[in-house]
Amino acid sequence: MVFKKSSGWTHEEVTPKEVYFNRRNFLAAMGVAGVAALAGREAWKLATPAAADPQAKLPFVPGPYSTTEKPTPSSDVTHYNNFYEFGSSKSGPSRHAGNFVTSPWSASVEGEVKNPRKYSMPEILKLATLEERIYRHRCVEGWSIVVPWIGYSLSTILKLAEPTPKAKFVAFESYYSPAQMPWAAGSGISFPYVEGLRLDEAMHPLTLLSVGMYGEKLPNQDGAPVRIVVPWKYGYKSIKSIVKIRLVKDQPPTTWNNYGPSAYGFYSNVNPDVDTVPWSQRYEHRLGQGLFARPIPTHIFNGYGDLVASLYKGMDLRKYH
Ligand SMILES: Nc1nc2c(c(=O)[nH]1)N[C@H]1C(S)=C(S)[C@@H](COP(=O)(O)O)O[C@H]1N2
Ligand SMILES: [Mo]
Repeated sequence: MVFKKSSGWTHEEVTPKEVYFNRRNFLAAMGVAGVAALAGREAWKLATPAAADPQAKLPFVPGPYSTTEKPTPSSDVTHYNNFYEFGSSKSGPSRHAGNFVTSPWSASVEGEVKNPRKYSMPEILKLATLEERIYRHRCVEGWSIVVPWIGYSLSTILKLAEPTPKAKFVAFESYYSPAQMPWAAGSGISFPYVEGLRLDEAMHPLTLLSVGMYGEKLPNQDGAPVRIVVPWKYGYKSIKSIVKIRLVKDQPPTTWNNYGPSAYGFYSNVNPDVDTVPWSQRYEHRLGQGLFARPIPTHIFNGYGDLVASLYKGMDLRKYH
């Protein structure tokens, strides 16, 4: 896997191959169960001899909920993006995000919590064992991808903050710098990019705090250095390059809902039965399969209904789209 210069580093530049493969062999020999049996902190130490080295390739263990579908080639996932801070075309982010400064970085967890805190990126990387989770991810525009993300459940960091009883929603905010992101101004939406989830959606173990993909740190255009991935919702809920996680009482404003509330609801659960003007949501095109590949049917909750449908019991999914 080669991510040109976009993420600022490649594995080959920084870690001798033997070291990396030995580490993997060690994990394989130990088995996932063995790793999981260790306390979180100990597992991290064993799994990551180079944990203090910010340049190191990300270590990970296989995580839960992975699809057996074949991952989309990484070159497709990293060259067909939505990241309006770097322009509204699909090729803009990969062309423009190369110089985006993502280190040092920190993200705060604040609002209705007992323990508000600002975490540095090295701290975020050390909060839990990193897992690889192969998720389907579908954009409202009709394309979909299968990505081996690396991260851990967002609930890890939310639990550490100890939400107060008043916390009902989680509001996320992306980094924004007009100087670093001059393409944002002409893109048609307002910045900083903001998103939100109901607290139970944010606490759901499927909701991922992602720091990498395809075995490496996130490339800039995919939301470096830390983003959210919510696989049962349309792509725009999966906010990139986050700097703030705020627990709040009321449903927070979200970028695309502000832009067009009839098309973009707050919930934005993938639903083939509810069209999102101007797009039908019945079918999707998998990136990397070629323009002439047959579109594949889109499933309710993007196929994750067995895990998440209970969150919406009794709700009219057409009204709360
Ligand atoms: N900060 C920020 N996050 C964002 C966006 C954006 O423009 N800015 N676009 C969203 C949309 S519309 C989609 S489909 C996904 C795309 O993620 P990907 O480029 O990693 O596939 O990112 C989402 N997160
Ligand atoms: Mo999207």
